[in-house]
Amino acid sequence: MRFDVISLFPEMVSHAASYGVTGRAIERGLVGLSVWNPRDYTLDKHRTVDDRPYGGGPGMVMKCQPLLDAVDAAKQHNVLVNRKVICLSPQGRLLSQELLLDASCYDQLILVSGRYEGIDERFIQHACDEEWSLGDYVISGGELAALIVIDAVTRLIPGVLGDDESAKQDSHFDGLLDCPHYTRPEHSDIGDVPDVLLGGNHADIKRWRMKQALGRTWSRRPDMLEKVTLSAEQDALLKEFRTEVV
Ligand code: 4HQ
Repeated sequence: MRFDVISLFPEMVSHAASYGVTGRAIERGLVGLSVWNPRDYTLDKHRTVDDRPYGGGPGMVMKCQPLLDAVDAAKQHNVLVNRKVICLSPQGRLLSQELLLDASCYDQLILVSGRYEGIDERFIQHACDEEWSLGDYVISGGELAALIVIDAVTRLIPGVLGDDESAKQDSHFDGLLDCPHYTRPEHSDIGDVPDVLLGGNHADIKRWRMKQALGRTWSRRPDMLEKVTLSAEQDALLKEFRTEVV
């Protein structure tokens, strides 16, 4: 997988991506990352990337030409055909694990991170295949959104995560929230580890974890529960949880 990010703050993206799982995946050559600064593709002596909005109003709008040339540079640098150009904006499709799983099948994702009030709509219509949104809130620039896409997609690439980490990821794929986790010490002034986890009965532990996952999804994210069909055992475990909690 190749990521090419179009950004006025290239170091923000390359630096943040150099940590942890993404940093290791880049070092190991499992993913490639380049950042293209539209300012390097300006043609005037002031290197202008933005201009005042037609129709008036506050803020500035990113100009088409530097962005178009930056995207072209990213395309020419790599002649991968199986690619998508994605603009990050609140007007886009809501990001989900499913959307990111689809995205992980491409050879190249070109992620356009805007700043200021936004980007000239003609660039979005002409050069972008899709618009994606983190959610219904406003951030100051698309870089953090692009980094989230890079992080979440990188985790889905075979060989990036170890077996332990990959297995853990399954918990989001069954459409439920995760169960609680505990580590040493067994007892402390802020609470004790649930007995079942200390007992070593693996069937009991598995049932307890499923019950917690179901219960937490039911109380915190009922919208997620509506999208899954529970097995008879899961149904029984959730009923148990609900009778214990009330
Ligand atoms: N942006 N999900 C970039 C966002 C956003 C979001 C606001 C994108 C500012 C210039 N991006 N513009 N939500 O709030 O992706």
